[in-house]
Order: sequence, then C-alpha cells, then structure tokens
Amino acid sequence: MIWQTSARDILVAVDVQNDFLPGGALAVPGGDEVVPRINALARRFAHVALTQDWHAPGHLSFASSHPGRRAFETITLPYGAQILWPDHCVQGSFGAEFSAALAIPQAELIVRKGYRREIDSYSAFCEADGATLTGLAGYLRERGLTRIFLAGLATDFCVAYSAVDARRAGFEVVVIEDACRAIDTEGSLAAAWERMRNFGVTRVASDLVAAPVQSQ
Ligand code: VGL
Ligand code: ZN
Repeated sequence: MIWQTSARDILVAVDVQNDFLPGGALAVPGGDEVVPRINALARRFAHVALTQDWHAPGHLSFASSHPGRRAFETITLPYGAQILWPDHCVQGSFGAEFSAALAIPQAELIVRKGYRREIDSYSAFCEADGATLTGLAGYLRERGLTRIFLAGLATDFCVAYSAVDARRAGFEVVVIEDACRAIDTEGSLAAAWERMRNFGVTRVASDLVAAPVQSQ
C-alpha cells in the first residue's frame, strides 16, 4: 500500500537535535541516519512541524539533579515513574539545536517541550503529568490537519509517546519506522511498539510514503 499524502496530513519530525545524534549527550544509536531520510520525506508533505526537547538547566529528568542517582535508573516523581537521563537538550545549548544537516526550512511550527524544570515531556502533545497540554492538538485541529506522520528520535520515547497521545486526541497516526531510531533501554523499544499497536498507530516504511498527486 502506498501512503499518498494530502493537504490534511502533516509530518512531525521529532527531536532531531545534536544531543540525540552521535557525539551528543544522549546519543541515539544511528540517530544521524534518520536526518537525510526525514529531509527527503519532508518534501512529500504539504505541512511539516518540528519538535524540540527543551529542558531548563537542572531539569528533574537529569540524573545530575538527584545526588547518588545514575543515568538510566528509574525514580518516582510526583507524576509517576521517571527514567533519569544524562543532561541533554538544555535550553540554548548546542546540544539542543537541530542538527545542521536537517534541511526543512519550510517547517511551519516548532513545538518545544520539557521546558518546565519539574515536569518531563516525551510527548509533543501532553507533559508527563498526563494533564498539561502543549497546544499541538489544538493547533492541528484549527488548521484542519487530521493525519500525523511521525519520524525522528527516539522511537521508544518521544516518538512513541507522541504517537499514543495523538491517537488519544483523535488523530490518525502513522509512524515511519525507518526514519526513526531507538534508545532501547530495558526492553523499551518492544514495549513502545506494542503500546503503539494497541492504540491503533500504523507503522510504515518511508519508501511507501508518496507526495500528493498535485502539489499544493
Ligand atoms: C527523549 C529521552 C529524554 C526523546 C527526550 O527525544 O526521545 N528521550 N528526552
Ligand atoms: Zn529530554
């Protein structure tokens, strides 16, 4: 099946930022491989948005904010379980910048997330308290966009959480598998695909995503 995009579709490129690329603070294995794929995909969409992990210094998702704790341990915060990460994507830092190889000047929106020190947000729709909305669902609805294609980093965290929340908000959701890469800590990748499947997220290959018949 070919997935022909239309004026009601948007590509959301998740967290293609230096800290998630090789050499970055929270490097995702093969993270750099998604960049040319996402650039090529973006040309097949009438609409593109970017998300940007954007943490305040001393963010509570950082292991360094919890003396005696180490990265990739899980702790309990007021809103629930939180995996601790190396310091990453600190507001204004080089690591938080988009990859210089990302070439999507036509992107219409940048959604920043995780900017409050006390709350993480893997999802581009809703923060980790499960209640605070980012405004993305409202933006998409106001613009009549009904189907969201997701690509980027990391499959098992920001892509998966965004995909599930987009389904909860009533959108059709398609994850472009080969344009994503995973962190995969303690079975997180398999669990993420299972959860996405349960929520009705579709999984496709990038070569099956085609530009609209007529460009708009
Ligand atoms: C992400 C862990 C921490 C992601 C962001 O972009 O998937 N993962 N912050
Ligand atoms: Zn983060």
